[in-house]
Amino acid sequence: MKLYYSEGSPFARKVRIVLIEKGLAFESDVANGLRSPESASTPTMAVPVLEDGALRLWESDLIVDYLLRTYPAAESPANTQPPLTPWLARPDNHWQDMATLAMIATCAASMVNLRLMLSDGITPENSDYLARQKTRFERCLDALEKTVTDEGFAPGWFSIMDIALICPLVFCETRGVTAWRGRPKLDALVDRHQARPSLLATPISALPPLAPRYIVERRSAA
Ligand SMILES: N[C@@H](CCC(=O)N[C@@H](CS)C(=O)NCC(=O)O)C(=O)O
Repeated sequence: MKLYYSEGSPFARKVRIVLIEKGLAFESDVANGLRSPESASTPTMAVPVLEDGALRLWESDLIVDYLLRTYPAAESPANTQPPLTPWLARPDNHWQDMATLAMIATCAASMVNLRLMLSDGITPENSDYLARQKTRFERCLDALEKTVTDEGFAPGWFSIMDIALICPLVFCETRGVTAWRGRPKLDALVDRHQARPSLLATPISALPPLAPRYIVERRSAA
């Protein structure tokens, strides 16, 4: 298998964590990651992209679903507890888990938009659209704080929902996008798993603060 990704991508990190948790060998192609001919050759122009033989897949949750279904017996020798969930969503809680996963994806995309548009000088302070993205991010986190338990989104498991939220929140904090802490259960979820080998193996580096190329003045409705 070959995974195209950019080092910082929280969506790619989720896939990398699942590959490592399952002990599946894969070749990394970081050089051809973000904005490369490879990633641009998908209609979404985004990473991660997984190649497994002749199959080429993109969209991180779809890739994770593929890995869990195609390699159900694969298990990491590390035997870390709690174990990685065998499903994208629990069979007895399918629609609620899928809704949670979808909300996490929307929440993560809004946060990544905040980060990417900042490099063009567009911020929640000068863009109503970005202000809405920030509010969406925060409202999703408020809703997730009500959903999550003291043992994560699926007690007894290291779930895909856990991974899908931990990756963007760590990215958000490490890259200084916006403050998100102050929700005790989400704080605990993120902190609890930081020493897990698959997370330690996929660190997100801090980057220097962005220097906006230009500043867009906020348009006043008045
Ligand atoms: N829904 C996609 C989102 C992937 C995504 O947005 N990836 C970002 C990196 S974090 C990307 O490749 N962006 C390319 C660009 O903005 O040009 C997934 O879950 O895989």
